[in-house]
Amino acid sequence: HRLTTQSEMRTVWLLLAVAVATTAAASVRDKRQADFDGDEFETRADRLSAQILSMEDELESKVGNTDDDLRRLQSLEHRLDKFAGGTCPVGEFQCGGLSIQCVDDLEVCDGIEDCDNGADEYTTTCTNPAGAGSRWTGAPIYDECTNFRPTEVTLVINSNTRLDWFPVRVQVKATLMERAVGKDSNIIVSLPTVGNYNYANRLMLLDPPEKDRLGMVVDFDTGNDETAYLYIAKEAQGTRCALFVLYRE
Ligand SMILES: [Ca+2]
Repeated sequence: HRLTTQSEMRTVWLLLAVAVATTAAASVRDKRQADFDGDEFETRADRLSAQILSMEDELESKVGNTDDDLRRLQSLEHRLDKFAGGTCPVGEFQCGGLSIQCVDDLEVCDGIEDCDNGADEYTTTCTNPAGAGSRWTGAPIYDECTNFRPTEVTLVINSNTRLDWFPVRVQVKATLMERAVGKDSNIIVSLPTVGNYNYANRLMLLDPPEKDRLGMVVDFDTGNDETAYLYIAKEAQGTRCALFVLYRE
């Protein structure tokens, strides 16, 4: 009988502990949610956004500003825009500046100014950061899906082709080299792939090079021309399941 009582007591204690832990977790979650949804956060994002916009306008009006500075500001603005939920629908390009104007992705870098400020045809917008011959190397931040689990990857851009009748995309041929450190050896695999670069969102999409149907999304909108984020994505659902931060070699 004593044993039963002890085990009953243990059950009660366990239940109590679970209840306390659940309540604590819920209150932490609620607090985080409240912090995130707060008006303060929104006001801060708005203020930041306004600051960036006026900086960009000021920079544009100054003679002798460098393309690098302008691109960094544009990228910052785009990232903040994405973070704050985006002011343009998916598939559209934000012209930037003080007036919020959106143009279709397919009008970016087609040789005709569609933004009032001409941002869709700026040299900074229409320069492909991943030129032919460029090499990008990096390590995983997380990897929940590759079979190989590489410790390092290198993306080599073999060629870029811009077709006259479809100048808004760059046709890309690339090779992904994956390295994994084994017990006694260094294993390297080399995977050729093809894809395209989109000037409007600064994303390069690469076809799955293997049977596992894992494609790649390379995000060059990092605010820094020397860095890119390589996401591995399941082709069918588009779910991103691995991230490598790449640096230009
Ligand atoms: Ca255009």
